Amino acid sequence: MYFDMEELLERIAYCVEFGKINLASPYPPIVKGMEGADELAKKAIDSGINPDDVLKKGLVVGMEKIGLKFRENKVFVPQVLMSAKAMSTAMEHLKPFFQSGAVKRKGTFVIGTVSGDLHDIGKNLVSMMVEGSGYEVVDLGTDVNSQKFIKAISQHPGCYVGLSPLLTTTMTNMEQIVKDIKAEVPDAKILIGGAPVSEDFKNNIKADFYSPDPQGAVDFLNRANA
Ligand code: B1M
Repeated sequence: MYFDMEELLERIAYCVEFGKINLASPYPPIVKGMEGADELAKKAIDSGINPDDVLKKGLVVGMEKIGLKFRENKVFVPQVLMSAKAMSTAMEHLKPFFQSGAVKRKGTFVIGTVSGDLHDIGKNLVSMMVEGSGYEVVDLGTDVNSQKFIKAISQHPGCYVGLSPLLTTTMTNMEQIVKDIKAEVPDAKILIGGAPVSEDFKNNIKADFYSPDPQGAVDFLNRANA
């Protein structure tokens, strides 16, 4: 039982950080048998806490913590997936408020793995972290060519764009996609990441930002949005 709003929001952040999805989740053992992100987010909304606070002071705080731990190699992919699951489960309670416009997303992020490339695990982690940080994510999937990116950008004016490759052979496709997007939408802000790319490569292909990890993508979006 939580009486205090701050305590409830802190508890929600904790559940997201540690992947405590709901009452039935056995992990982490210290909170086994206790309510998780699902029940606590519902409780917060039912008790009249502003949904925007539930998002920004609860869920986003937890995602940010796990993102930083992942960057520092203190946790691994499965833990990030558990956190993302806790986050998305709790987000279900916020959906009506997004739909009514009572809670606004920080912006839209269009992401895809570039053409020729079917790897999507890293791209999915970036999507989850960005979504968990309060953005709407339009995930175009894998093997995405310039035309698909450009179409999505025109459907979401002002969106940020993320490109991910895992193969050295698809880095050249990334270069072409950046060129094509910039030719059609010169002010598009393009973020690149993924194992084979680097800051130097970003400069060579004239993308706007490079991040080696999901948290860097979130930091870029938050800075660009400030
Ligand atoms: Co592939 N594969 N694979 N593969 N595969 C690699 C990448 C490889 C390094 C393996 C190797 O040879 N040692 C090698 C690439 C070599 C190279 O290009 N130099 C390789 C190859 C060659 C291939 C095939 C060509 C194999 C073949 O068929 N002969 C083939 C290509 C298919 C294609 O895409 N057209 C292929 C296929 C596959 C599977 C389908 C079997 C599977 C993919 C399943 C899937 O994604 N759904 C697969 C896998 C799993 C791998 C390895 C083992 C793991 C990749 C992964 O998911 N890592 C990989 C070897 C390895 O890395 N040990 C390998 C975990 C993931 C969390 O990390 O994707 O780097 P990563 O994402 C990180 C960061 O890079 C960053 O954040 C993430 C989290 O930290 N990040 C971003 C990623 N995108 C970002 C975007 C951002 C910001 C940060 O902003 C927009």
